[in-house]
Amino acid sequence: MLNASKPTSGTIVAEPEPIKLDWSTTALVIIDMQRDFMEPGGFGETLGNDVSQLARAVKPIAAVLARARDTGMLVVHTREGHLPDLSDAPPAKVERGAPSLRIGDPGPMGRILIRGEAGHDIIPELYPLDSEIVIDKPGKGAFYATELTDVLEKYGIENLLVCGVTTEVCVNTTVREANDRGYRCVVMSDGCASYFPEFHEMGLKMIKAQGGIFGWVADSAAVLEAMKTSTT
Ligand code: C5J
Repeated sequence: MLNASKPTSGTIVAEPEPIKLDWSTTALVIIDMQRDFMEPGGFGETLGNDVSQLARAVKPIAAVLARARDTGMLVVHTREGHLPDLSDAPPAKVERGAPSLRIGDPGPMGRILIRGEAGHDIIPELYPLDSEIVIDKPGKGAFYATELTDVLEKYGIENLLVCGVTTEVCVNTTVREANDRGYRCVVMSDGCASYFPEFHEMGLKMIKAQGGIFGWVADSAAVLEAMKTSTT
């Protein structure tokens, strides 16, 4: 529930243009800030990636998460992962490429990308409160084969503040899915990261190009500023 002493709306200085949001119809959506992507020994590293590239997103997300909790905004965390019997993991995903370990193989943080394993969990710095929503998703997009649509409808959500990893994969896929469903998406530039800095830059450009074809982009400072000043 929104905190009555806090602003109920704010204008985020974003690209391609500022956007005014009502916080009661806005959710903070934090994509896949899981040990499997962020830490050595997880899914991200098995694919050959330098996981240290993602660490830069943690502090900006933590700052906005703290403000969102203070404001009473709906907070949604997502986790990519599969059932232990892999029944929700398409062979085309499991067999892809030549990773050092495949989805479901035992690794240093438990079975790779499997629900309930240590690697599947969210990093301690951004750990969900019991009151927050956690969406487990088998795919890259947070709407595919999940209850996210029902949750957002239940809370009357129209706008999404999106952050997490990785910019061009699960963040972009989720924003595109959300945009087609009619949600206004503001993507936090420094609250997203990629194993490939150039994909991060292009991923953000693709969202805000053509008048904001998929949404808006703003940094965490602009989001925090909007959340502290009321424009009602
Ligand atoms: C990937 C994700 N990169 N969360 N997942 O496979 O972006």
